Amino acid sequence: MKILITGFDPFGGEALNPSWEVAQQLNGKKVNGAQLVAAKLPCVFAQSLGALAAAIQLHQPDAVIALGQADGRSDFSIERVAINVCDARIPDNDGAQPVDEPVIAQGPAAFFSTLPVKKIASHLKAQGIPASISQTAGTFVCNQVFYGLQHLLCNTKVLSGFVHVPLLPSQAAARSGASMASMSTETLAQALLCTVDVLVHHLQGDGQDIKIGMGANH
Ligand code: PCA
Repeated sequence: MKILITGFDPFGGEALNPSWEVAQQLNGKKVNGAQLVAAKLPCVFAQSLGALAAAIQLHQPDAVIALGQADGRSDFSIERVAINVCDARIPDNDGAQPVDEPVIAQGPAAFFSTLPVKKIASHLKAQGIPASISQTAGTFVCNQVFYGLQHLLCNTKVLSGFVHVPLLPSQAAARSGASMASMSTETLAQALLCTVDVLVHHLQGDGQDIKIGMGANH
């Protein structure tokens, strides 16, 4: 079994991106019989989906976990849904700032994650790692990659989804107030390994997610 983990280049003036810091740390590791491979995606609307498709083509994974940085989020934030819109709050790393453009012309409004999001969140919480289900991946490059990923794999057996991770402590130290939320690379790596563990069991089991309430007001 092979699991592809993607992370992003730094963006928005940051020197690093926690999503890639943790993805590259796990590259090449074997967990419970699952081979982990990592790929870095550019934070560029015009390039991210091509790089994602190339990594999937190269590695032929059984599951894909795409990661991205989310300023101000305080936990391992498992995304439920990707929407077919790009509405960039800031320019991407190439200076592009699309407004109200579809990710895929004529595509459906949204795709759900095919990862067992509730199993993952509850397992992480049971391990003492802050985690939750998020109802929005935003409208920047992360949502674009999430939507493109689900669109690419929607008629396959490959499971896929997206997780937003907090800033690293070194990044958060430069912020103030609620946007100082952070998670260490050690905890991020532990969270990802737990996620892989859940996925391995899920792929070997009945493939059903659990039904427990984890709804939110936003
Ligand atoms: N986070 C951005 C794009 C790249 C990343 O790591 C986002 O949330 O869209």
